[in-house]
Amino acid sequence: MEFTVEDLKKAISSKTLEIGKEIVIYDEVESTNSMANELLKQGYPSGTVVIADRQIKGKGRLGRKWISPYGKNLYMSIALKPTIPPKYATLLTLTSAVACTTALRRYTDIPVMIKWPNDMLVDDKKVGGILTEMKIEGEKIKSAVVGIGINVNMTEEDIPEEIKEIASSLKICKGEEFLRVLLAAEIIKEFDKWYQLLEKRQRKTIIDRWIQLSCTIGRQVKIVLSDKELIAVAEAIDEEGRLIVKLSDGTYEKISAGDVTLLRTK
Ligand code: BT5
Repeated sequence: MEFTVEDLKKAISSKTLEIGKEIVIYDEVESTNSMANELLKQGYPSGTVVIADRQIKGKGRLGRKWISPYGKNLYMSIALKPTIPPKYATLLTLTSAVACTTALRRYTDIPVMIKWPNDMLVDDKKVGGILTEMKIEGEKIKSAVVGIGINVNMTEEDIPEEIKEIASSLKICKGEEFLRVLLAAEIIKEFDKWYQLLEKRQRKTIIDRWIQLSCTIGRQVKIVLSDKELIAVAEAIDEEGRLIVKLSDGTYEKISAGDVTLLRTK
């Protein structure tokens, strides 16, 4: 890795309340999410950040893979012990998307948008994704890991055929390289701020900001659920972070997990 924990701490510069108190950087891991879980088990504190230069088994949602070539992108996971009730689990992903998108916009000036629930898009192409994994015990979230994958300096040639149609990178969008250490520092600072708001139950502030950054609300979407597909208009987000959609017969559905494809521009 071209930067050390010390470099990253210097780039963060300000004091964070919880995120980044411990930072661990690896050259290669199977998945930073799995590693963050392992570190939590070993007693590392909530807020521990894990970064790797390469993932050999990078994970997407629902058993999908996250393509993670060496040295180009950011693969980062944040280990957490949230105190929010499990019913707000989806909100942790939305909070993370707000933090990452705000940080990306500040550092790169690229108008990154969020697609519900976990995609970061530029011109409808994916430059980043978030995978939240949780352990729930009874009425409590025992632990959570938020995994953040950002395509930073991948070129068109680096993008494998299977995702060429749907993926992009910050470098492709802007025509310049970005420093992963500075991007990671921005994300850690923003994450610290937005995560504290979630912990303080400031859900409306988070959802309002999410809506401002989203390209989902107001658009016609296709939603693929485990048992069916829906075509609908994305209308709003409820206070648990679910997507409220209006079907063609005028009825509404609340979606808490699924894949959304944007069909028509606003
Ligand atoms: C996601 O899943 O978007 C969550 C991605 C989270 C990755 C981070 S990296 C650090 C941490 N450690 C991990 O092991 N994971 C997290 P999902 O919405 O299911 O999207 C996965 C789909 O995106 C794949 O099926 C591909 O179609 C596409 N894809 C895979 N790699 C990609 C990439 N590098 N850029 C853009 N799209 C990609």
